[in-house]
Amino acid sequence: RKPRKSAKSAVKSAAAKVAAVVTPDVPGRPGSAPPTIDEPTSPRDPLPPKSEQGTPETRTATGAETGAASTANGQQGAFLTTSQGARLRDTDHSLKAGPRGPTLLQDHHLREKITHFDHERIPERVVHARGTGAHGFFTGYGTADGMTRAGFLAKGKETPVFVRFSTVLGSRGSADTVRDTRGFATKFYTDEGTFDLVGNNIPVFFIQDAIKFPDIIHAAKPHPDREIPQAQSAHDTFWDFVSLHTEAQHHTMWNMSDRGIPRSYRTMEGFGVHTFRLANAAGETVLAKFHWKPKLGVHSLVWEEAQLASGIDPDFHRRDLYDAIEAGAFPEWELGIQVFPDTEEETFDGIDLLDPTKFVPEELAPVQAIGKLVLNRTPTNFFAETEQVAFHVGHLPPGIDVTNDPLLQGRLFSYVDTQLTRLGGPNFSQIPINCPHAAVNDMLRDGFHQHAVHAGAAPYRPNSLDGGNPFPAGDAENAFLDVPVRVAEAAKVRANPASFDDHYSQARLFWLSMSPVEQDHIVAAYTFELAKCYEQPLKERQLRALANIDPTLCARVATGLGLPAPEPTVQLADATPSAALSQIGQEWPGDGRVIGIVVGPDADLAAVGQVRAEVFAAGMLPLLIAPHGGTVGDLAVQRTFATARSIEYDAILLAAAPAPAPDVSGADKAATVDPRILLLVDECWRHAKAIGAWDAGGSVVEQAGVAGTPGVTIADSGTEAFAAVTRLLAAHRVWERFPASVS
Ligand code: HDD
Repeated sequence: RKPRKSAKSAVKSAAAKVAAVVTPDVPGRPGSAPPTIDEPTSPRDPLPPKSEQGTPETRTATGAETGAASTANGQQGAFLTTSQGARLRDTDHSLKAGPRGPTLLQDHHLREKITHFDHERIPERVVHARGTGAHGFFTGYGTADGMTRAGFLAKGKETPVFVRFSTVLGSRGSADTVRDTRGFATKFYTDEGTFDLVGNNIPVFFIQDAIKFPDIIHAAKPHPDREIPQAQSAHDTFWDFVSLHTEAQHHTMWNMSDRGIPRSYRTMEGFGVHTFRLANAAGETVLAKFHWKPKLGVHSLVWEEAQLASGIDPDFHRRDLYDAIEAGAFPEWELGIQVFPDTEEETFDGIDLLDPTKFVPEELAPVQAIGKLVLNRTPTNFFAETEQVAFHVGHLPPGIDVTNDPLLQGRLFSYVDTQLTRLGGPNFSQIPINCPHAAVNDMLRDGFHQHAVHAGAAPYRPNSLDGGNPFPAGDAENAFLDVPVRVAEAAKVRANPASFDDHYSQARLFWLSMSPVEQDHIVAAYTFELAKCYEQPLKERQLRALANIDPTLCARVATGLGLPAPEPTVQLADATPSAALSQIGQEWPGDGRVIGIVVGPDADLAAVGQVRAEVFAAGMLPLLIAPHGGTVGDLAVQRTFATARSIEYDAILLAAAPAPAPDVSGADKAATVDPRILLLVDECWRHAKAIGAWDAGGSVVEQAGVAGTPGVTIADSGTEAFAAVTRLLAAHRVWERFPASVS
């Protein structure tokens, strides 16, 4: 991997700054003066538009030239204009009757500027309001060819994609690291029409029927009277709902596990959740569930980190994704499918494939890799791309079809409907980020924000006026096929199949599949969340649900709440644990991991420089932490003692024992180590992160009282300390630091 070398804005991400420091041929070398950002006095030539700023040729039925390219490239041109293109002389002073007089109504520029500003905000998404996105590409492996005719899965076929990750509950400005489900929505701009895989990082959902979606969201969002808490499930209405609608218990168990607080969007699995129907060229079908498998493994924060990050860096996941991509550590996932025979029962090994609160353990149906996703480009404009992107579960290419899952069926309605309000009308597919890359030739006309200038007199068919166009396509022209699935003869009912009544067996399976540390985290999460509730009866009701999942889990949570543990009211399921569900026990690459290097003026800076280069060469991001900003010797500083906290680093290296800063209030002046660094070491230790030290760094570890404990290495050199930390990072955390489970 290589960091980007283009002359980007002087205000760069920390990671990109690091790249500049350790890569010899990048401007901004160590020791050189930082670039100045003086106010330019003369216009420069317009910059060429980036690819997503152009307007795809296929965006209208007619291919009409709309002139969008010139306005989309706004602010790159030399001279300021009105929205109508008239050049302006002044944008800082309103037109007044004399310098001290009243402002004149005739000032069109003033009114245009303020009116546009007044309407800059659009409604945030009713769910998944907080998110971040990135561009990339998908490459098919060809392994799904026999199962689906979807062309983007063919071997070696490359398809551009845009992915938006999100939390579910919080508002647009809420913190990233709250305990919540994460959205993982992918737009594949395939040659055969856009495919949106609108999934989550949890393979099951709260509810079984879309008709309950407004109810679960009303319960989970802030209370309607005080509008608190923000972006949290730790409140009464949420637990009221999930304890009454016990179908939600399985999804809630995943939320209370470490999956509810991912380390990074780069270390999350993704799931299409529903079962889809794949059809090959011969019309043969199979049922399938989609999975995204991250190359870096599935990793999470610990709860204290997540809470601290909400205050210290509420944009933690957004920044992480952006920095990784800008530094060239492109995140990757493999797309996989679990495949099931398309039988009339639509079950597999007794699991109802239409029930979105159930998943199929990988041990029963292995995930077969069918392609690879790489995210390699950050958006040019957040609003235009990440905010305006509109996904829809009904955007399917030929070869992928829906099933009768009642949750999916309701979603098919909701995703266009919501855009009518959010994006202001039915023409949102003409917004550049939503434009299909396949040729569009529809008969949809007019409406708010129509950008196409459609030619022709006959947007209907058949017609004799426009030469008969457009004609329906058939198999030979790769038309979308609604698979003619037989619908069993049945009465119209408002009811679920009987198999949907099992609400506990898979929650139990998940619990039993966890390692002791992961079980401890689950117990702590339930205890924390329920302790935040005010109403005793709903805590008791939730404990009754937990008893039906696992009596030990229930007893441990009950102890934490100071309540008696109830007896189960159902026969406990006979569950076989699934090893694939645990996040612990494997080794993963360290790409893009963040290593903090603590350094003081007394450190051997040549050795520090070498370690930093080694960290970067290993594909990780070194961030130098020093008593002050600027430089230490020749080395650029990325974090100071005032800004460094454990949450940002996957591991730390200590190269020196910096003395306390004179202005640290309350500091023990007799101490030889700055108390903020002792706090950093203490937090890293509590968060089970690898710690490496050499030279005077060893005395920091000693003073912090963690020398000789698991995952703390005092080495003879920086190289050795980094090697030890790298070995430990492969397992993500030093798991043995967590106190032994009491269960
Ligand atoms: Fe949904 C957004 C995922 C059930 C209604 N949903 C939305 C997003 C994701 C999901 C990732 C954000 C897309 C983006 O980044 O723009 N939703 C899911 C999953 C579900 C699910 C995995 C169950 C398996 N959703 C679901 C139901 C309904 C909705 C049952 C309604 C009946 N979802 C919406 C919505 C949103 C949305 C209101 C809000 C903004 C948007 O669509 O564009 O239509």
